[in-house]
Formats: sequence, C-alpha cells, structure tokens
Amino acid sequence: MKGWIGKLLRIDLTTKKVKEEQLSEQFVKKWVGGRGFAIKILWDELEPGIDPLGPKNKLIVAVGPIAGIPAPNTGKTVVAAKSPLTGGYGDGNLGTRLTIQLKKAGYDLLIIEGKANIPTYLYIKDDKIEFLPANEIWGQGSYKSIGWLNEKYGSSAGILTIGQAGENKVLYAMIRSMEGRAAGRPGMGAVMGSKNLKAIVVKGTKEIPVAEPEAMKELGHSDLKKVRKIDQKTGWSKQGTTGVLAWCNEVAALPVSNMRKTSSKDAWKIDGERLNAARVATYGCPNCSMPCGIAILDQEGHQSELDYENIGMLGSDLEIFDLPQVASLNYLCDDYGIDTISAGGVLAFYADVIKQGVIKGDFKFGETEKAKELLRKIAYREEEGDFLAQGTKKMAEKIGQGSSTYAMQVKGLEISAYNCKFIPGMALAFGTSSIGAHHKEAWIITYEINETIRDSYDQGKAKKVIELQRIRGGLFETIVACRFPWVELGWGIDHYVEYFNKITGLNWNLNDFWKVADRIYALIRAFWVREFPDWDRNWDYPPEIWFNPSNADKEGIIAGKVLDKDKYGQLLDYYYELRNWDARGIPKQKTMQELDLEKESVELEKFVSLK
Ligand code: PTT
Ligand code: SF4
Repeated sequence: MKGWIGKLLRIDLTTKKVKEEQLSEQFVKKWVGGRGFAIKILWDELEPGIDPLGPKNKLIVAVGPIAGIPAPNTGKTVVAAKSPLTGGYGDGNLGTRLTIQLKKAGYDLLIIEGKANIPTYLYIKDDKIEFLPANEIWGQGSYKSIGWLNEKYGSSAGILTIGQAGENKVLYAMIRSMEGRAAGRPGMGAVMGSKNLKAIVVKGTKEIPVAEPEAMKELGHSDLKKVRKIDQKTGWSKQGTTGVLAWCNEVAALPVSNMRKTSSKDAWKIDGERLNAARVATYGCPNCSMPCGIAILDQEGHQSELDYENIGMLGSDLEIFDLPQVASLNYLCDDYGIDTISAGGVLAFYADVIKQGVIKGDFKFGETEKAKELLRKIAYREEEGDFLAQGTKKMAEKIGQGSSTYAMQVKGLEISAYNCKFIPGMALAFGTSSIGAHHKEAWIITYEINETIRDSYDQGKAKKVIELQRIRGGLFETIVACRFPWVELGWGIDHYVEYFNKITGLNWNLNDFWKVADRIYALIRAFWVREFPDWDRNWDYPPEIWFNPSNADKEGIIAGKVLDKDKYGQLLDYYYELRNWDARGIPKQKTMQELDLEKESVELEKFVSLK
C-alpha cells in the first residue's frame, strides 16, 4: 500500500492500553481518509444514543493519503466525534504539524477512547506511546499549553491541545494546534476535555510511503512555487479570507446584529483593506505556499489572527466595528479554545433576546468589554456563562417565547458569517451541511450572487450545492488538503487527482472521488438519523426568521425580500431527488446499496423504515 501507511493506533485512556491495527486496502479505497475514515469508524463503533461527553464517545484524528506530502497545502488533519453541541456527526479540519508527524510516526489515524483518571497528555514517538500527567498545563489557555509543549518537545513536534473551554466542556469548544489554527466547531475540544485529555504530541521519524517518490517530489515542489506566484497576482496575499467582507456588505450578506441586518455603513472599518494595513504578522499551516493568516495587535497587545468568519461573527454581528477590539475577542476565543463563529452567534443571540425584553440580562450589542467578560464566563462556565456555553439551540429551547425563530443555527450548530435571508442556494448549503450550519462544504454564495439570478430557486442551485459538497466535503476532507488553492487561486481540482495517483499508484478519476463523497454523505446522514429516529425534513431548514417578511431589510438592494418557504421546500426536494434520498431526507435503501452500504442500510432499518 502506498500513500497510506495502512495502520491505525487505538488508544484507551481508561486502561492505558494501546493497540496498532491494520487498515485493509479495501477499507482505505472505500473511505480514502480524514472524514471518510472518521464516519465509518464512528458509525461502526459508537453505540447509538451515547452521551457525547461520556467515555463511550471516541475522538478520531485522521490524515489522508496526500497529507504531509510536499505539495500545495497538505498540512491538514481531520478531528471528529459525536458532537456534544448537536448530538449528530461532528468534525473539523485544522492545519497542524501533527499531520506530517503522525504519518512519519507510522499511522493514518488515531482512535482515542475512554477517559483518563487524571488530566493527561499523550506523547507518541513512533511506536512508543506515553500517558503523561498534564497538571502543568491543565487550567491553562491554549497559547501557554502549546508554548510549554513546544519547549519540551521542540518546535517541529505535532501538537493538538485544548484551552479552558474544552476542559470545562463548553459545547462549542475547539481543538487548537498552532498560531491561528483551530478546528472542530461542533465541540471537538469538549470531547477531548471530557476524556481528561489536554493534549496530543506526536513525533515521527519514518519515511512516508509514496508510489512515485521522485516524480511526486518534483511535481510537488514546482507546484508549491507556482501557487506562490499566482498568489502574488491576486488580492489573496493582501487580504486572505477577509477580502470577502466588503463584498458581503455590498451584496447584503453580512451578519449584523444577530443577522437581523445584512449590511452596515461601518463595515469598512473592519474590512480586509484595514486589516492588511494593521498586519503585524502572517501565519500559515505547514506545507502552505499561500499563508492566509493575517495577525494584528489586539487591545492588550497580543498578536491575534483574524479570518473573515472571526470578524463577521465577533465584529459586525455584535455591532463591534473596531479591529483591535474584535482581535481581543478573537484572541480570547483562541486562548480559551472556543469556536469564534458559535461564540459570536451565542453572544449576538443573547444581546437580541435581552433587547427584545424576552429575558433580563446585562449585555448589549457593541459592548466589547462585557463580551470579553462573557467569553471568560463561558470558558469557565460561571454564572450566565454556563447557560451560554450550551449554544443557541438549547438556549432558545430553555428561554422559549418564540426565541428559537431567531436562534441562528441549523441542527444546533451556529450559522457561519453569511446572512442568507435572501440567498436561497447558500441557505440550502447551510441547511444540508453534514455537521450543521457550516459554510465549508458548499460555499455557493459567490457563484450564486455573481452568476445566477438571486431571486431564483432554480434546480441548478441544488445541483451546484451537491457538486461543491462532493469537492469540498468529499474530496478535500478525505485526501485531506486545504482547499484554498482551488477556491481562491483557481488551482485545478485535477492537480489533486494527479497527486493522489502519483502517491498511491492508483489510477482514479473524479468519478471515483464522487462515489466516495456520495457514500460519505449518505453514511453521515444515516448517523444523524440513527441518533434522531424521528428525523424529518425540518432538520434541513434554516431558522424561521429568514422566511419572515417582517425581518426583511427596510432599505438597500434586498429591501422587502426574504426567502420563500414553499420554494425553499421545492429546492430541498430537488436536492433529495439528486441524492436519491427520500422526501424526509433519508437515503433510500437502493441508494445505500448502490453506494456499497448494504450492511449499514440493514443497521439503519432497525431505527427507521427505509423507502
Ligand atoms: C473552521 C472555522 C473557520 S472556517 C474559521 S475562519 W475560515 C473560524 N476560525 C477560528 C479560529 O481561528 N479560532 C477559533 N477559536 N475559532 C474559530 N472558528 C472558526 O472555525 C482555517 C482555514 C480556513 S479559515 C478555512 S475557511 C478553510 N477551511 C478548510 C476546511 O474546512 N477544510 C479544508 N480541507 N481546507 C480548509 N482550508 C481553510 O482553512 P473547522 P485552520 Mg479550521 C483562529 O476547522 O472546525 O471547520 O472550523 O482550520 O487550520 O484554522 O485553517 O474563513
Ligand atoms: Fe492554511 Fe491558509 Fe495555507 Fe490553507 S491557505 S494551508 S488555511 S495557511
């Protein structure tokens, strides 16, 4: 087997037993890597209905066949588990040195089970695995923890850690790796914390097996150089992801005031141009030739990396139009290890329910100092922070009084920074994303606004959502590489197929990847349905307020307009039809069989009847 190592490491924190297991050629070809490995293992090994914060949940850390190879942007790793925020499948993807180190240590993935009896960190050096007490870093933020581990194990060590939010099981706690890198929006950090696992450190010394090593080396290095050249010709090197902020404001898609508004006259104060002017450092992932992390100084003088999502959710959505202030909130989220998108969504919802007079509280839009204090309380689950640590869906269920209408989430995950009150295709992308309302799988918004009629619910939009889900949620999350060279610089998808073939010695084409992607989407959906057997299509709808005419913008380019619920329903029907899922959004038996998921369909049938 080339490309893959063909081995996983199973680590039981309760018994401190470790076991190497072989991955068969059939398994790796069927699931490829990253998210593919994760969903198959979670489906096979998790008992339905388990407590995601209990010892029976498993944390998967998985790389893919092209991970760690010197080629554009191959320093990424997938982390996955049953999500404590949503109760469904959860994952995230982060840039980390662990990608390279894990493969060099001789593993494609880690399965972490059980719960340590004391705060622990793992040190994996090739075949040697140590369970070490984490008392020196338990209770510390992620910056200090990473610094301490780096000092002990050197700066090339692969490190994943959590901050206080993960330790205290904040339901949207993230896993951190290096400067500016974080992943696992649906509470992957809380899963680590629930296992008393503070960090994972990996160092490897072995060769990564590659089918055509010389050809791959040459191709990889020359492509890294080419990507760097294209980058310099685009706005990317100046503004990174934040270039999209001014555009979102212009096209009425910016989250402002808990997504009540879609633009602001003050947006220019926090846009990519201002950010670039304030830049003090640039951060990036390993093996990246187009680093996108723009760091500026926050109010306290820390370097803080701001991406678009962070500014949209901690800035405009909270009515904070000052970059150092936004950077301070972002720094705290990074240090505590809290997802910035959910944190922004939760604080905005909190300010909104207080403003509506639905609950009493001391927090208004625009109050940066109070937002900082609330983030601290969330991370430590103190006072109202304990309530806010549950995310908007559970908060709204407890508050009642119709507040779930404007809790901006889908399936329990807060919506990322695209306000789709009048963008049907992107609303469908949020509705059908496999972890809840995340933009990573079908970022159709620029295509939809620039190249289609915004008002239309044309079936082509559903088709495009699936095309993007196959590429982004399927291919990139299984070979495990950063998608930005393809999204932002127009680097052809065929390059990745070529790397894959040169590394594995196989001869795949895009259709082979689409089949894997469709299989993964079907099994992820099956996972959700098994957890929630009363499943119906309402799980795939965005918040009710996006359909409510009273929420329409009063002025501007989409004045008076909101989404049409019947037409959204028709678009969703067409999406299901294309996927061969039934009208409830459940894969049909025949579909599962065609995707080589016979065994899984028999298991699913125990929970719901399949059409
Ligand atoms: C990602 C989500 C995003 S998506 C952002 S900004 W983005 C937020 N970043 C956070 C952060 O930072 N700190 C924090 N405490 N919380 C944060 N929450 C938010 O998390 C990230 C980049 C980005 S920046 C994006 S889009 C792309 N995402 C990729 C992906 O998902 N897959 C893939 N194959 N390639 C990708 N490339 C890009 O990576 P989640 P990172 Mg992150 C500080 O993982 O859970 O999906 O959440 O990975 O290494 O930080 O790089 O405008
Ligand atoms: Fe990481 Fe950004 Fe480079 Fe992608 S483009 S690998 S997210 S630094």
